[in-house]
Amino acid sequence: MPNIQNKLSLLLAAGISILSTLSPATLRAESTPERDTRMQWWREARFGMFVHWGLYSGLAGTWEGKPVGTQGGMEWIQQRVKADTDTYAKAAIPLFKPKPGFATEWAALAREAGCKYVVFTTKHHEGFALHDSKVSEYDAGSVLHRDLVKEIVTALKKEGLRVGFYHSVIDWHHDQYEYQKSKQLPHPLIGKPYPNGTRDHSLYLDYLHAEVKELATAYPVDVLWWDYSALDFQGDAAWRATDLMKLVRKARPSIIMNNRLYRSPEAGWASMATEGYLPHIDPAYGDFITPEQHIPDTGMPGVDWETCMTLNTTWGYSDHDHAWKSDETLIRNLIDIASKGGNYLLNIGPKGDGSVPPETVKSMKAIGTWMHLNGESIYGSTASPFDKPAWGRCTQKKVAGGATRLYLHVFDWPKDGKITIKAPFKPTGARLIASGVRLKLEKDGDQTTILLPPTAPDPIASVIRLE
Ligand code: FHN
Repeated sequence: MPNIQNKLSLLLAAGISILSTLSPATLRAESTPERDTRMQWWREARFGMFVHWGLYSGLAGTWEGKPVGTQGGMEWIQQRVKADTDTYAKAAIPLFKPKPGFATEWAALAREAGCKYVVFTTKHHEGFALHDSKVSEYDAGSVLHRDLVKEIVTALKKEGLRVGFYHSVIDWHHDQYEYQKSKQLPHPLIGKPYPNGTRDHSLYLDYLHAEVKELATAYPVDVLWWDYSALDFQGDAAWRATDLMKLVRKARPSIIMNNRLYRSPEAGWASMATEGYLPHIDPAYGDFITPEQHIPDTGMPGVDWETCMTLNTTWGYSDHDHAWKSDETLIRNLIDIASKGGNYLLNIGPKGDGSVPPETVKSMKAIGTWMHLNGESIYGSTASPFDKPAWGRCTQKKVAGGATRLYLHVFDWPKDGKITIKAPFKPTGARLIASGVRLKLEKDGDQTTILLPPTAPDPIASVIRLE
């Protein structure tokens, strides 16, 4: 087994052995009343829209007239072409021209798709801030004389959406960011000496904290989506994480934050690999775990988690990435995640003028059409009471009066016209929720058989409500 895999498996083993020494109470996200209150809207939301938009969006995966690639994150284009920040800014800024009203289009699309919250990049690794910052000249205020964060927040609030800020602690622009401190975090100049002589990372942290304080105090933000740490560079040593989270909570006591200021078993991470997530999180390190580009096979019982995913293979817009996921994949991912008790944060990558690619509009509207008919089976739902059935997925929901409802999402319509389950309660009725058509039940002991019409009402997922 190659050396790196040896190291990762040792790390994973070490991570899990550390976990076994910590008491479950320490490990599991404590369900304190304050925490449950803060998390309630987010747990009920189940579905959010992620937006990656910055200077990289105008470059669109092209550098010096040539495509940089057709796969992978083009928000990393500066890193992929190893451009220093001045060369990068010179090429990218002229192509970043947000059109009037772009944010209204995003908000309307999120609402139409059935999203309840939108998390957008206030600053990605490139270091360019989308608000009008007093502590940076590399920002929309100085370069475009606009506060793009304000434009976006205003549009989202008008559509009744909750607001999240994705903020990168990694910074490829700031001249005091000591990229040599980590062998695992990306930087375009990795392996090269600091171009401006010695650097003082604490000066970068003063800037990072000041800019986050601007964002947390000036805008009504509900989620702070940090990104990201490495096993060799995380927490207080890398970001003064305790103070950073404290300043945000002071400004916004009900805010929700992810776990990415840290990378440790206590924070729910066991490796740098995407599957290195653990079903544990101590709330001191964040409120939810963030599996990226994958859905945990059996969910993460006992902790709050959110899978973030792209529509193709890049977070930031690319002219060259046409690997769009099908509507079936997107809708079934949403159902699969909800059936395991998680949230789905689905990413869009607008172009340099803020416009949304037509393929993205089509996908988000297709999800919205399904959610318009079936959203009650997703919003406010919790994980299935039983393992995933062969025919699809299941969610459940407590309703007024304390009764439970089961929602059966049928992907593969049974040829014999029957679905038999062992419901955790005595069902009295079943209905196709899109049409309202009642279905007959046959009982045999604790087994309930639902008699189905010959054809599936929805080719992607037909939902039956069992009461
Ligand atoms: O490096 C980033 C990447 O560009 C993107 O923002 C994702 C989204 O979660 N986060 C980091 C990779 O884990």
